[in-house]
Amino acid sequence: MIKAFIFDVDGTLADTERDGHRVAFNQAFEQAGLDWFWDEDTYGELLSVTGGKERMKYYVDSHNKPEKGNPDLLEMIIGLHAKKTENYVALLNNNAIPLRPGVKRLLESARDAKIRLAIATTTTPQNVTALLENALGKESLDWFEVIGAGDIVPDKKPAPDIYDYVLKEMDLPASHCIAFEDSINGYKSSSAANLTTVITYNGYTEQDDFSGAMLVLDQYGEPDDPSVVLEKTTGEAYLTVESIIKLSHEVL
Ligand code: XBP
Ligand code: MG
Repeated sequence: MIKAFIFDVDGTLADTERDGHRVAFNQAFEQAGLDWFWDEDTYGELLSVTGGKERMKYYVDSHNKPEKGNPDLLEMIIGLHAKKTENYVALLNNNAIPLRPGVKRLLESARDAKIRLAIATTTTPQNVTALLENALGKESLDWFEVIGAGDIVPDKKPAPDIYDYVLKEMDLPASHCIAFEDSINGYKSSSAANLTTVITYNGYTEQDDFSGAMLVLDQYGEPDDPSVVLEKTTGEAYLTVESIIKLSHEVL
């Protein structure tokens, strides 16, 4: 019955937000001579808005920056975002951010089990490529049948658009797929696309309300590095393809 796994990227495959995206944004602000700076707490608050360009616009408005209402603001944000993407890719190329525990193992066993793989993310396509190439090798890009990313759909998460796009491209109904997310905006997006969802939360998202998710864990885990399960349980120390499929039969 389950034919495909669809993965979010930021926060799910790797902890990219605090030490990746946040740092790249701050570098872009400094390069542009702006006094903007996003500390870890401020960034946690700004994560309520997905998409880097949208996040910058929200920051200017909500923090009453002098650029608010400037007719050239959109153009300025587009320039800053291009620089931020360059910084982020360079950061990953110089110092790859590792995948979260169990991600590589789960992807490999899904491939062995002939489960189709895809990505549904709000992040820019170059960021996905840089993460996968550095963490898993160039060939890993071919593991994913569809990489749905960035501005390819009109509305970013929490809208269902990116998941709907991926399902359409794969020609699969939501009932044959499982989504993997880490945040409330991601969970709202996958749920709105009618997908059963496995959540691995992180420092920025552990307080989010994931009620109704099939499974909520701190990480997929490894035999020697078990998961802490918050909601529902597979009865196993670490997450496997078999346990995901077994659990999905119980809830679907
Ligand atoms: C990820 C995001 C992205 C990144 C920045 O959300 O919100 O906006 O923080 O990426 P998700 P860009 O994990 O739900 O996909 O700057 O490339 O937009
Ligand atoms: Mg995410």
